[in-house]
Amino acid sequence: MAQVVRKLTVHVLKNNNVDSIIGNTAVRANSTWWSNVEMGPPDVILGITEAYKRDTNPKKVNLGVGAYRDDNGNPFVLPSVRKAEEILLKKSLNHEYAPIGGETSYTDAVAKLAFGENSPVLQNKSNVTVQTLSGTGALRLGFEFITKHYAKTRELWMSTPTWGNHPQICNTLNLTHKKYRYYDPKTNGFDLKGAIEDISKIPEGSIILLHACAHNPTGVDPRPEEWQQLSQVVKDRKLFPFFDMAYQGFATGDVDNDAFAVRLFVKEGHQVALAQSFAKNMGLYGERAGALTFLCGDAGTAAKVMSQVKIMVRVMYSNPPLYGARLVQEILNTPDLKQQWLKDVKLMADRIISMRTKLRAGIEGAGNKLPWKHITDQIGMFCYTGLTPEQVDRLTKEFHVYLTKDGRISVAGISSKNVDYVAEAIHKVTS
Ligand code: IK2
Repeated sequence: MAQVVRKLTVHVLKNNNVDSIIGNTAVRANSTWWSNVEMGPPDVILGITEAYKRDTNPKKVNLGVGAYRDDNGNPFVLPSVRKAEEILLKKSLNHEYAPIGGETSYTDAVAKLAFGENSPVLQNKSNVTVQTLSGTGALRLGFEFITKHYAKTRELWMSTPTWGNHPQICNTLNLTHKKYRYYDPKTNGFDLKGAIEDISKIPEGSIILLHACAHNPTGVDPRPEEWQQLSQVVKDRKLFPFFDMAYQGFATGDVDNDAFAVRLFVKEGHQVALAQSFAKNMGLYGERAGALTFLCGDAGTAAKVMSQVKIMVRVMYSNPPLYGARLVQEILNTPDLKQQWLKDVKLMADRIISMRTKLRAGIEGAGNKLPWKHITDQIGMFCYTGLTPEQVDRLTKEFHVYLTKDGRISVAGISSKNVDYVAEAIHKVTS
């Protein structure tokens, strides 16, 4: 036997090819283990990018995925991120594991960005903040934590409509989810009355999911006085507010303005949860840098919650990736880099705002008689145009403009080169 093993080892070393020994003839035509698996539907948003890539028409425009593009339609690496990359390279860092919850230089910095530099809830250490796999990872971890440890009503209420991944994450976790009114199709704006009516009936102790700013998919955000009313009704119903903040800085161009709702709720005494993402506001889409925070009321409870969050992370992905988090912490903890980043965020938000103005002017200038004010009233990366599924179909088939069936467009995909074309196409399918 020992002789056979030795011979085989020598053969492998000589030929450097295991296939040459075991042969490749035993491949079966039918799956032994997976024949029961059914084909799943393509992802609604990423499927659009696939179709766009297949289109060979030179006029094609992708307004599907929410990723920022510069005015030439190219992905944008923020100057502050480039600078941070150069700094990191010079540091010759190692690639050891990160702590389970991420480096504290990162988690402290991102918590301050969200809650404010001098926030009392950070000073009294009543927060649990961990690095997550971007915003989606924060939602997934946060919702999973709820399914295991939340002792009150395990119903999660979300706006109608909301980002498609919200209900899907709940479904995966068997977490009951329900809807409250949010968007008014008649005005293409916020349905304050409907929202307050619905939220007033939510069972005590339930979780309410709120988009902190730049609501996806509608681009409709409550005004400050409306947030005040929402905070009051959430308090009256004793609900647990869970904020999703994937676009801090992207709505108004100012990171403090965009954190208004989160900071208001905290000031009003709500112990919120918060999912953060640096995909959009630092352009770190593929680096998966995000964070999950639970405000726990006191440091003792925070320590217990942290211990359980870490156990959950350890068995899911063990610890988070380093590179994106290193970039984020370098930017947030270096004063001149942070200043540069604040300018970069404003530049992106301003370009989007100017494209909204041009798009609206283009449609109205073409003589279209429908109201288009909502294009400039809405805020952030997305515009909920009000186009019907049939009109969306025509836009794609006749004009090669790609967007989701609900009429959402990513304004970040519009540039000064294609805005007239897109405006003309929208005019034609709606006239
Ligand atoms: N939460 C919301 C509301 C988001 O919009 C996103 C990002 N969505 O972007 C894709 C799209 O709708 O076109 C996230 C969370 C999470 O983003 P990430 O996991 O990339 O940080």
